[in-house]
Amino acid sequence: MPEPSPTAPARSVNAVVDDGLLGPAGYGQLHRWTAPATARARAAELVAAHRGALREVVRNPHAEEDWAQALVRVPRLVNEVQRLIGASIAVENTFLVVKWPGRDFEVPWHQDGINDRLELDPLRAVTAWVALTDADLTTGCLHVVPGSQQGGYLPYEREFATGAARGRALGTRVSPPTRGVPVPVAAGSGVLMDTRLVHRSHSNQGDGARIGLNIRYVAPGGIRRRDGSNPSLHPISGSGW
Ligand SMILES: O=C(O)CCC(=O)C(=O)O
Repeated sequence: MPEPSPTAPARSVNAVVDDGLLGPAGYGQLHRWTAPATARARAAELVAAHRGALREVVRNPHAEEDWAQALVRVPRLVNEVQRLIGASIAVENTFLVVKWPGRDFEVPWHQDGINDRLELDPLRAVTAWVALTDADLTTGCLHVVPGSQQGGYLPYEREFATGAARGRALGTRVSPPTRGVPVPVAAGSGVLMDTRLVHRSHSNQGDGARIGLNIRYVAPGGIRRRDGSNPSLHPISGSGW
């Protein structure tokens, strides 16, 4: 994450709202939330656990699995999130993706902060995508559309049933069409994204599994409910929950 220069002029309130918490690009690197070897060791355990069934997706592992409960509380990650959205943070959702080599697993263009149940306030919520293995052009890293958060939340459509384990994604259309910008990330590092940033990922053409965990963090008041259901929040720090 670039540090603001002490001589840089302050951004106007409008720019802060339009650009969001991560500046004009809408995303930033999360350098080394853990050591690469530690991340790869965790990935090896996940591969061993899920290789038999070739499981591709685990929903909300932070609600049940010790390793994920610990991961969403890693100090380096929590500090970065708190720097962006304040001292009180909770996890609203996690989504583990295992891309097995050579298997078709495309994630279409989408935004993380909106679905049928809720809309996240982009100034009181942030996505952290953390890599447990190296993610690059070959293995299926994220691709983002820089600045797309400035367009706000876009209409989305639930894709046709494809039988994909990840379920039917809430895809959004990118106009004009673009290939986006690849964001390669080494194991143990990650990406912080505005909840409105449009992103996707391609299938893994490499030799080993590509594993990443998407974490949505919110601050108090950061969720607008759209269907009346109560979000399930796991407080990490602070009060107001
Ligand atoms: O891990 C991936 O490749 C994509 C995950 C993602 O975009 C998400 O969970 O929102």
